[in-house]
Amino acid sequence: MKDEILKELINNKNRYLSGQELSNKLGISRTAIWKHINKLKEEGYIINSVTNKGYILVEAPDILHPVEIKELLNTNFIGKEIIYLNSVDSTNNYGKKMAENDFTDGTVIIAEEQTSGRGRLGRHWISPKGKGIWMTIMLKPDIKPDQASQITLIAAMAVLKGIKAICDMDTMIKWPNDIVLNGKKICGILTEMSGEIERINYLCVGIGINVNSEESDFTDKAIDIATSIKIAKGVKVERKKLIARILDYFESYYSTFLIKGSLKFMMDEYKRSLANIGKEVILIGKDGEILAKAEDVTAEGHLVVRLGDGTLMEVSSGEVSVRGIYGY
Ligand code: BTX
Repeated sequence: MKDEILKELINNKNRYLSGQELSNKLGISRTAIWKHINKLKEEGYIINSVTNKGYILVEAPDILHPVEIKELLNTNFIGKEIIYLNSVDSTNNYGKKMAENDFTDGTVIIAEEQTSGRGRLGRHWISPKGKGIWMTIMLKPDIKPDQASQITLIAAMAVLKGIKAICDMDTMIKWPNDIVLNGKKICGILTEMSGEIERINYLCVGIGINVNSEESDFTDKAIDIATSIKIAKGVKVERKKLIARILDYFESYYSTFLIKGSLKFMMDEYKRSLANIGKEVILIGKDGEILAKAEDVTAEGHLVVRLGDGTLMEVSSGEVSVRGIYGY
C-alpha cells in the first residue's frame, strides 16, 4: 500500500492530494494513509502535509525505489518486475537462487550495496552503498547457448547509450564486457548462464556501474584502472534515471536481436564505440599469453585479432581475457 501511495504522489507532483482523495482511491482509511506517509518520510521522502489541502511530494531520496524506476521506464517486459535490496552479496547470486523457483522474464534485481560483488573468474567487484548501479537482468531467451555471450555486447551498448542520454558523456566499449571513460573502467558486465548443450535455461546479465563513487571508494589498486561518472563529470548523477534509460535501450536492442536472430543490425554502431580496435592487446588464455592486434568484432561477438605472423584469428570471450598494453 505504501508503494501505491508513493505512485499516486509521483503522478500528482504538481498538486496536493487530499487524504480523502487517497483514501477513496485506495480504499483505506485516512489514518492508514497518514501512517504510510510517515513511513515514506522515515525513508527520506520529503512530503509536505498541509491541513485542508493534503500531501505533496517535494523531494525523493537518492534510493533506487522500484516504484520510482518503474514510473520512468518505457519497456514492455524488462524491469516490469524489480526486486530491490538494500544489501546483498551479489545480485547475480541472488538471481541464480531466485531462478531455482522460476521467475518472470525480464525481472531486474537492484541492490544499493554488494558485499561480495563479482567480476569474471572470481574477481572482486567493488560495490559501495548508494554510489553505483549494481543490477542483474534475468532473462529466458530462446537462443543457443553459444549465443549467450552476445547478450554482453547488447548490455554494453545499452549502458553506453544510457550514459550518453542521461549524462551527455561519451564512453567507449572495451570488448567484451567493460565500458571505459578516459581510459578507465566505469562499468563491468558479467553474463552468466544456466543451460544444457542445446538450450539455455536462463541468463543473469550483471551490470555494475560506478556512478557517484568517489576516489576513496576504490582500493589503491583499483583506482589506477577505475573511475566513476561523478569523478569525471564533477556532479552527482540521478541513478534512477540512468537505470531506466539503460533498461529502455537494453529492451530495444535485445528484442530486435531475438527477432533477427543476430547482432548484425547493431554491429556498425557497436564497432564505432569500441576502444580496442586497432590496438595491441594481450590475449590471456589457458595456454599463456599472446600478443596480437585487435582488428574487428564479428556479428557473433568474436574478436578478430592479427597475430605476430600475420594470420587472423577469431577469439570468443569465453576463451580469452583481453588486456590492453597501454591501458585500454
Ligand atoms: P572483470 O573481471 O572484467 O573486472 C574485475 C576487475 O576490475 C577487478 O579485478 C578489479 O581490478 C577491477 N574492479 C573491481 N571493482 C571495480 C569497480 N567498481 N570499477 C572498476 N573496476 C573495478 C567485470 O569483471 C564485471 C563486473 C560485473 C559487476 C556486476 S555488479 C552486478 C552484478 N553482480 C555481481 O556480483 N557482479 C555483477
